[in-house]
Amino acid sequence: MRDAVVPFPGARARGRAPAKDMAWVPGGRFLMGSDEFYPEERPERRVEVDGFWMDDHPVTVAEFRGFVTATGYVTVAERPLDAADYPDADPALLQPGSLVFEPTEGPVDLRDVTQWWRYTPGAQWRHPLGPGSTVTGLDHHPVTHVAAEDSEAYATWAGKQLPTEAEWEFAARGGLDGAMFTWGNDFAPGGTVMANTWRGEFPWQNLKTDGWDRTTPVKSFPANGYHLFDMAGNVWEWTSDYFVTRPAAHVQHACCTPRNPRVTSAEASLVPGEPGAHIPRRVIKGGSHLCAPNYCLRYRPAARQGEAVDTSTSHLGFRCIIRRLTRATGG
Ligand SMILES: [Ca+2]
Ligand SMILES: [Ca+2]
Ligand SMILES: [Cu+2]
Repeated sequence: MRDAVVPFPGARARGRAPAKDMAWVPGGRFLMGSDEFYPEERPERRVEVDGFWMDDHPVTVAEFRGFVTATGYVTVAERPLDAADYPDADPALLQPGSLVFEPTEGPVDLRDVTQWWRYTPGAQWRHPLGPGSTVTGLDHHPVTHVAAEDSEAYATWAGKQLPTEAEWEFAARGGLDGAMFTWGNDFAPGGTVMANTWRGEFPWQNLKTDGWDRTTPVKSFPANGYHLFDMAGNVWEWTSDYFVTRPAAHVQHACCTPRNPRVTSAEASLVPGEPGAHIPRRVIKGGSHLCAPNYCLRYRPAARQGEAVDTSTSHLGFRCIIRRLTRATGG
């Protein structure tokens, strides 16, 4: 019988949250991965993590604007491209920009993602659908069009870090060990919409039964057991781990339960022979508003995907954690 994770003794939060809108995620031992869905999630295995504080929502447009205003930071999507880095690219597209989702007119072959992803010059966090679009009214939506290094830069500025994949997944499970979703095993308990996912046939029929066709304001749906919002759907979220299809094979110490296992080798994430093979990939978690049962059942805590570190999109954001509070105390 699997029900709750095993928390470590003394895993309770000590003191108040170190920053606004952070929730305590107690450390513990849990079942990571799943044997029931996609191969890259296998095998289901025991993993431990220590407790940490986590942003209770993905970083919003307003929060990211605060960072940019304070620092003058320029995101990857805004920077000029070096043709040498993209030998296969159409020169006309070698302008700063980002990937924007565009629905198709009707059903399409789901193997070809270029039918709904457009590299859009001028798309960036302030112009999420490209030049002419704005973030007016989107202050409390997750920021999008952020590459891995943009997330790291924000985290460093905020005095935080990106979670590892194990930390992210432990947090997403909210204390429910081995459950399919962050809230349990029933996709819509009592008919309640629990997350912003794609309703209808992807990528053309967006029924919006959850009220929105793209991102939603953070905290629009119920929190999980650790008071974290949007751990399923809305936007994918960056982690600090590099992506390999068999992460368990990268963990040593076969003798005991791995503690916060990480994949720190960028090289391990390269796929020789594929376009962009020289660009490392990181793990992203949680799925997005574009995940649909007919295409991508990834609004589950075990789900994972590799994303090139320099890629930014209209469905990918991040949130941060604080592992421990190093505050000088008088005892
Ligand atoms: Ca939706
Ligand atoms: Ca999310
Ligand atoms: Cu998906």
